[in-house]
Amino acid sequence: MVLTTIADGVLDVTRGIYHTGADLLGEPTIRLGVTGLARSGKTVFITSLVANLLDRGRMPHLLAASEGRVAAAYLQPQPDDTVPRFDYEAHMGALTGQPPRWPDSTRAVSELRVSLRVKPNGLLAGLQGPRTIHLDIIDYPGEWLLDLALMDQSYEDWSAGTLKRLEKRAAGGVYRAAVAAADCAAPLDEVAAKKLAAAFTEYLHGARAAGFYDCTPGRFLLPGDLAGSPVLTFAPLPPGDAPRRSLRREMARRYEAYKAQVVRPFFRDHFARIDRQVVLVDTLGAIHSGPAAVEDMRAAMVDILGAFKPGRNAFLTRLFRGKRVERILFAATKADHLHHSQHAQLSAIMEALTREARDRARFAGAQTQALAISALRATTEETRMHDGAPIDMVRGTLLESGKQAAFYPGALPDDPSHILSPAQSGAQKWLDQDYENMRFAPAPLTLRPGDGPPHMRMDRAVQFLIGDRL
Ligand SMILES: Nc1nc2c(ncn2[C@@H]2O[C@H](COP(=O)(O)OP(=O)(O)OP(=O)(O)O)[C@@H](O)[C@H]2O)c(=O)[nH]1
Ligand SMILES: [Mg+2]
Repeated sequence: MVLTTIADGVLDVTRGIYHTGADLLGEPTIRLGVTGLARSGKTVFITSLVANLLDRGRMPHLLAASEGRVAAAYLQPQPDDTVPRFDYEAHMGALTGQPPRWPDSTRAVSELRVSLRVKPNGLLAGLQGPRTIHLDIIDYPGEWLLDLALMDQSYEDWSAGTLKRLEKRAAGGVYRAAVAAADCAAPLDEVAAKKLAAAFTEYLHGARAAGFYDCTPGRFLLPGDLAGSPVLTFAPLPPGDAPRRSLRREMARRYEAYKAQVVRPFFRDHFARIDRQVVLVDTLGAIHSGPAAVEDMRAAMVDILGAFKPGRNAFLTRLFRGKRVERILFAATKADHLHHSQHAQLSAIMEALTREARDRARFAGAQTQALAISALRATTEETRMHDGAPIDMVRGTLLESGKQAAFYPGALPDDPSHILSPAQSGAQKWLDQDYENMRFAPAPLTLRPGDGPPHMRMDRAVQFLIGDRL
């Protein structure tokens, strides 16, 4: 324990020097975290963000750009040698290919540095030349944030909580049977340990698919390069005797190893260094899946906000040492599935969910905002007459069939509580509406020089996230 604490201190010191060095050169760095659950739109968001920072023709609401103060933007080697680079060129290549396609799924942390040459405004405008500001963008799976709860929990506590939830869930049947059949006080048998871990992982996948969010440990769902390693070969067991070398004792040891070797480095090396954060949420997808999925999403936002409030967790408080994330944007992604006449409603739902989550997490600190965005616009809008009344639709190429189709997803309510209340009271389905979701293929792009890919409100998102620093 003492050793790791000292080692952390040394690391922090070296980092401090590094940062001070960059600041002495007058080159401030902003670290922007981008997170969200699987398939929420992280990769497309970062790709579009970077492309639209390099070519700023479609960024009128990014003030530094519209005031003509951004003299140049370019990609640079990232500062962290051990973190994979966000593969911007490959993702952009997919989106602009013939035919265009969505980028592949990504499963781990990655990072990219965009540097901006920005002319100062206000009083300094005439006195100083352009400064360089580095924007380090860090893409990490939202699932990993949930592991924070483990840091203050013993193996016994985590097991008890997990087994209790598992009792009530259909997906837990196989694992319950596996635990009942296991002799936890017997000497460790690696085959038995692997079987239990596999059954437990199955349960987590089942629970996640059924819309449950509290599926720790996060790496069991997204193992990255740790798949099959002993730190991922453990599972919760009921309390009882735990003689030396027993299955129970070894499971507890591996749980602690997971915390020390997987969770702690992630929070120390990535999370604790973030200045600004965007949390992407597939809100329309959740509404389409029904009230339970919306309720689950709300709970997720409470947990995520909790992670940004260091005072809650002793481990985080030590890591942050008074530093905090300054701004958090909650963005409802894929808004191009809706005609713009409904975007206000989508934003209002996101806003209400954020406010709720903020209250529940008793969160105070960072500035937060909610926004409906589309990182890459895949549809066009049209209004058609139906039974003598106009309806606002979107048109695009369907991903499955490759056919063109116009699509009306259903009317979102003006009052967000019509979505939030049924979700909270455990309704099985929406009362007065059906919402449909469709997957569109990305549209072929022909970009004018100086223009990035078409989007919705990415410029407002960037303005909120970093505009004050430019
Ligand atoms: N229409 C539309 N679809 C989008 C948009 N952004 C993302 N999508 C869809 O959402 C899918 C997931 O987007 P990604 O950016 O790969 O999501 P991710 O969070 O990086 O996903 P993982 O890497 O698997 O965790 C894409 O394949 C698209 O189908 C958007 O702006 N508009
Ligand atoms: Mg991705």
